[in-house]
Amino acid sequence: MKWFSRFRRRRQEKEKPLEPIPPEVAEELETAGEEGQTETDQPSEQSEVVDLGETEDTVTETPEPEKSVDPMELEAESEPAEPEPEAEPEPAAPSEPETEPQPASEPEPEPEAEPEPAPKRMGMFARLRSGLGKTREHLSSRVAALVRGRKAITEEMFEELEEVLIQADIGVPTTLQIVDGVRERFRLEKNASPDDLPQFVIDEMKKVLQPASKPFVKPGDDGPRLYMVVGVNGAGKTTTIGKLAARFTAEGRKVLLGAGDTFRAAAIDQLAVWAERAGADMVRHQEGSDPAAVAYDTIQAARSRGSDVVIIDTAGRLQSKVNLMRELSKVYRVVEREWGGPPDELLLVIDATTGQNGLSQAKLFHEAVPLTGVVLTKLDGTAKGGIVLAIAAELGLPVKLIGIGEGIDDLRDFDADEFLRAIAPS
Ligand SMILES: Nc1nc2c(ncn2[C@@H]2O[C@H](COP(=O)(O)OP(=O)(O)OP(=O)(O)O)[C@@H](O)[C@H]2O)c(=O)[nH]1
Ligand SMILES: [Mg+2]
Repeated sequence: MKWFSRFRRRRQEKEKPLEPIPPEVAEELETAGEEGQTETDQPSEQSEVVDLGETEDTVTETPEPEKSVDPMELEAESEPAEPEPEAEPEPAAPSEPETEPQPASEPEPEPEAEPEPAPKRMGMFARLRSGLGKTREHLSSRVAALVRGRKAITEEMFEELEEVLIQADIGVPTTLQIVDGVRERFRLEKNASPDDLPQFVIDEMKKVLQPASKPFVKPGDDGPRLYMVVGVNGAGKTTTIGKLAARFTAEGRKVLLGAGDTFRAAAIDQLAVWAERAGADMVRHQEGSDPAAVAYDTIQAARSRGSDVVIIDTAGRLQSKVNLMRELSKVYRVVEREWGGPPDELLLVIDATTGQNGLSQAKLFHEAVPLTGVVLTKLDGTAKGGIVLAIAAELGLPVKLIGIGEGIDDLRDFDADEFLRAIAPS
């Protein structure tokens, strides 16, 4: 990482103010996202590095009134960009880095659900099993049920199995792959009985998941990490970032969040609530500003503050909106250049309840930016956890993290064996 040695040195020093954006970067920020985009570039002097202690004027924007119109749609329809009003220049950088965190000022967005106290007592695996209860009930229990009382292996059994797997959102190609594998096992193991079916299914699922298994890159002591989070509206990006931030600060890491969803003031505030809850810092610009400029300033602030972990939020966007995907590519390019390499993780957040549409999301996002993996959220709310297998088999993209609830602890590293044990019938 080209700035890493500088970063180390600066870590010893006291806080330094943000450097102004160099002219060549400013030029890129202005030009990279051409073609009808409506960004209002935000010079870095207007950025605010929120230390959760100096935020009197940081969360004071009035949250946008609830609109039924998708702000992304509006952007795509390309209203001419409104030039930023002659903004009173605000201080570019914090002066006191080590101030006590204070609650973000009014008005607060609707906070996320409080972490549930019960799961902690329940134990990690039991909580995972409970979170995946619906998938277990509809997938594994039905596989077990279809062999109950069955004396012989029949074609009808395989057809029923296909139906169960497809209904669990495993997708047709992956279902056929699994059922073919199971058929082959019965062909090779002459003494096998219908009772062996559930185990054979699990074995085949393992074969699907294992090639796509790649662990989440965790923060380490060999340098700072940068994570960038993308996805469609409402997938769970900001919540996932909040959960990650909480995990990392609990490990003693210095975490800086970049509020790159500038479409709605409420989105910025939502991240601020998570930052506060996690004890992380946050860089934010005003609503409507250029997300690439936010990313730029976040990385600058991480350098000057010696952050261990940087996590950049982005606005939800439909994968089919070309301008918005182009904007995302632009944010990515700025991140890659300023960070001195690609993000350690570029995560696509997919809502598991959206089913097979998640696959087309992944394909188009992957064309826009080089994803490193998927975060599959809301697995607690669906019987269709089989989407994990479809993503692994059809996209070859590793599932890195799974969300099993709205609480701060409800984000897990994905482990194929653990996942399969958790959905196995009791
Ligand atoms: N049950 C459950 N709910 C979740 C999970 N992850 C996120 N959510 C909920 O999903 C909703 C949307 O989450 P956000 O984090 O705001 O989603 P987002 O992708 O940032 O949305 P936009 O910024 O609007 O694009 C919130 O109500 C979250 O609490 C999960 O794993 N399980
Ligand atoms: Mg969000």
